[in-house]
Amino acid sequence: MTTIETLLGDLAAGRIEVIDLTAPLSDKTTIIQLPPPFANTAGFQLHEISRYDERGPAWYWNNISAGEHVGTHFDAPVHWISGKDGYDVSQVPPKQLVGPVVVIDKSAECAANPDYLLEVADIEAWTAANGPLPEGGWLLYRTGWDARAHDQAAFLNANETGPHTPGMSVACAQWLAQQPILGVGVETVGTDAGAAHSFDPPFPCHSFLLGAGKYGLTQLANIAKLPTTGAMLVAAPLPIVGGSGSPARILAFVPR
Ligand code: 23J
Ligand code: MN
Repeated sequence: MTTIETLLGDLAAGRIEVIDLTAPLSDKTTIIQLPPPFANTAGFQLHEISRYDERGPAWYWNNISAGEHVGTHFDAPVHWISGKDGYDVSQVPPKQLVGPVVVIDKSAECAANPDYLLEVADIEAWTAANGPLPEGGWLLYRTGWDARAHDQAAFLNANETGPHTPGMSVACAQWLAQQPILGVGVETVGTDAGAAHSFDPPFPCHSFLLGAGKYGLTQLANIAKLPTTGAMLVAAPLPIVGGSGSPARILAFVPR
């Protein structure tokens, strides 16, 4: 048996389950809202070309329009000024689109404090219990925020002082950028905290991780269905030439 035959047998027999970490993509999909004076992204839209009618009697198809950073999506290094000489989304090596994945769960902390920031000490406590972060793999940050994804107001959780959603501290972003991981994935609308526009530097996860050639995954669903360690992740962004990111289908392979 080849390893592929073994894998396919395990998939067919349910010994490996495929979990979809992707949120549905529609005109209802929540998009990030940056404060003035910054420009904002467009949401996702379908534009019907024909639907079994005079415009095309036997076929249905649409044009689509969307920002690169809409819904469940991949952040490439060139998204940030610190990574401007790094890969665009079409240049990410295919081998890096498949890798190990681990989960750090701070959903209880984030339920108590929507501005919760992941700290280096949290990750050191995690590695003491679970072993090292996966080389060439993803660290997914569970916050419980996916439960709010259907409700734009709850998901963005903004008031007069701006959005209040969990993220990571400046020190944690700087530290993670030096680890041998591929990148970080989150359940929130961006990899940075809602309040991260006011941090020094602003948006430290974007700044340090993309600056170090690492990647981001945003608006993930179903992280709660993954084990802490031992799963595999497939991240499939579109190869938009020159693109800073792309909506992506994100799948996890989980042993059962
Ligand atoms: C642009 C500016 C700030 C942020 C973002 C985009 C994202 O979160 C994103 O989708 O990359 S925080
Ligand atoms: Mn993004």
